[in-house]
This record gives sequence, C-alpha cells and structure tokens, in this order.
Amino acid sequence: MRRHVLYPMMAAIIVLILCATIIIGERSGFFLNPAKDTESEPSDDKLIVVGISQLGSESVWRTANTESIQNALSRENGYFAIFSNARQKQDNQIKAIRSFISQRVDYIVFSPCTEDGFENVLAEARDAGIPVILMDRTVNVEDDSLYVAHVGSDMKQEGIKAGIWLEQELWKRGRNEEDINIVILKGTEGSSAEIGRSEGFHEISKNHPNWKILAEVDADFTNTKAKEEMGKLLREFSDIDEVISQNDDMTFVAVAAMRSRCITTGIDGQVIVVSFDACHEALTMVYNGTINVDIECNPMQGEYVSQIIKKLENGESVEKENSVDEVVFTKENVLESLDSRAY
Ligand code: GZL
Repeated sequence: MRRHVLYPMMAAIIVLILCATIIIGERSGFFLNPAKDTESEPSDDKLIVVGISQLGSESVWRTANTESIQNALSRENGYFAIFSNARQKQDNQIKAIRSFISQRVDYIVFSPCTEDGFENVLAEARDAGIPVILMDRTVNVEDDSLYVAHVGSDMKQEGIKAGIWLEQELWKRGRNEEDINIVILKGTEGSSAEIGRSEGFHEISKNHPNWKILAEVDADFTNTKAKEEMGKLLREFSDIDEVISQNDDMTFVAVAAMRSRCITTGIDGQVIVVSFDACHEALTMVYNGTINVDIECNPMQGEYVSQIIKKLENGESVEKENSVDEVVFTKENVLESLDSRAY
C-alpha cells in the first residue's frame, strides 16, 4: 500500500483510539480530579449524624415523604443519615429510636405512626441530649420538651377544609337541606392524621343534621385494607351519597369498588368523593371528574427539617410548629398544578 495512503490511515486510527480512551476514562471516573472530588464532599467527622425513623411505606404520600427527607439529609448536604422503616409498627419505631440513642446520633427525625405510646422513648432521647424533630405526624405528650420541633400539616384544618367544601358543594347543587348519606374511610386509627381529619370534618358536619354519617371505618391508609372495608360498606349500604376517604390510596380502591358495581363517582356521578393527600394520580382523577375534591397534604418536608437542624447547629432558636403550604384541589384549579407536581 502506498505511504501517502497508509500514514494518514494510521494517524486516523491512533486519534480514534485516543478519543475512545478519553471517553472511557471520563465515564469510569478514572480521570477524576482528586482535589475537586474531596472539595465537593464534607469530611466524615464534619457530617451531622441523623437517625430517621419513618413509620412505613404504606402510601404514595409516604414514598414521597421518604424521598424528600432522604434527599434533604444527604451526604452532599453534610449529613450521615441512618434510615429505619417501621412498617407501621410502633414497636419497630421505639426500637429504632433506642438504637439511634445507643449510636449517639446528633438528631432524631421521627414520624410517629400513632400519637400515643412514645413518651418513654422520647424522654430517653431527651435525657441522652439528642434533639427530636417530628416530621409529618405528631405525638400526644404532656411535656412538649420531648421534641424540639414539628414539621407537618394542620390535619384538623384539612378535615375542616373538606367539610367546608362539602357545605359549598351541596349548596351549589341545591341539596343543602337534603339527607346526605356519608361513609368515611379513616386512616390509621390513633394517628394524628386520622384524628385531625376526623375531628375537623366533624366540626363542620355537626352543624348539618341532614348529613347522615352511616359508618366510619379504619382502613389504615392502605389500599389493601380500604378494598376490604369499602366492599363491606357497599354490601351494607345501597344508598351512599358521599365517600370521605382520608388518603388517595384508599380513594383509588374505593372508586374502583364502586365502579365494579356500576356506581358512578365524581362531578357527574352518583357518589361525591372527597380525598386527601393530592398525589399526582389522584389529581388526574380530579381533572377528569372522577374525584370531586382533593385536600392537599404536602409530603415535601425534608428541606424544612434540614433548615431546622442547620439552625440548631448554629445555636439559633426554632419554631415549635412548622406547617407546610397546602391547597384544596378541584377541577377548577387542578390543571395549573398537574404538570409541576413533585409527587
Ligand atoms: C399525613 C400522613 C398520612 C397521609 C397518608 O400527614 O401522615 O399518612 O395522608 C399516609 O397517605 O399514609
């Protein structure tokens, strides 16, 4: 082969080999700049060690809440997080908190499955000098020094919002004097979410003797339990006018159970459906009219928790109660939020 052909070919092959080597090296991190790499990550002894006791993974909402706290308390943000999923068992949460105490973490972040039964373990954490931040749900304790702050929603207000929406809806439909048969799918019995939403709704319903609450059942915020309970309610009552479902996961199965019995729901349906949480899938059902209203409960609480920890690290005071912003979604306002939804 002539040299004026061979040499350019050889040069082209060498260039190709070099390019391939650089690309592979970059992708494998082989060429990482050690100086740059250590600068971006805090050294281990500077990390804030946080024990996170999450109550479970029972709902879409909970998954978003877990992602939010794990993203906020990341190593890049200066944390070493120890995460525990209690699978909705109080004993598991108590064990996890005791484990965090024995590991002498700097902080404990805790979403209590129920309001009662945590005084002793919280006193142990306080006596060990470990600040506890409640995330999402709250605890029912005499001594509020057992936790330094709570980040979450005003659950009772959420229940009141549901009641006020129903008052307005029945008035619009000219049904404010009519007997309205209501069933309520409640969340985990004794949780601050269930207690607050129930109390809030009753605060409004007690003003309407024509609102007949046929049954309130514990469906534990899960679709499994809600399917079982809704089936029982549909077998027992043939004239339900409204379902109040205390989270979207229960709403999904309640709507499906009614549909399977040719009962329509939502704006043009036989049964009015009120849901809580406002996850993306439920908001699409609000948009298409299958669910009448969804009372938002915002799970994106991680950043709020991180800001509280950073303030405490700087010796600053923090608010005891830190509520997250929330909206009541109906067909009229849901579209503007659908695409930007984080969960
Ligand atoms: C509310 C939260 C509830 C959600 C459910 O703050 O505790 O628990 O509404 C979740 O989806 O299971």
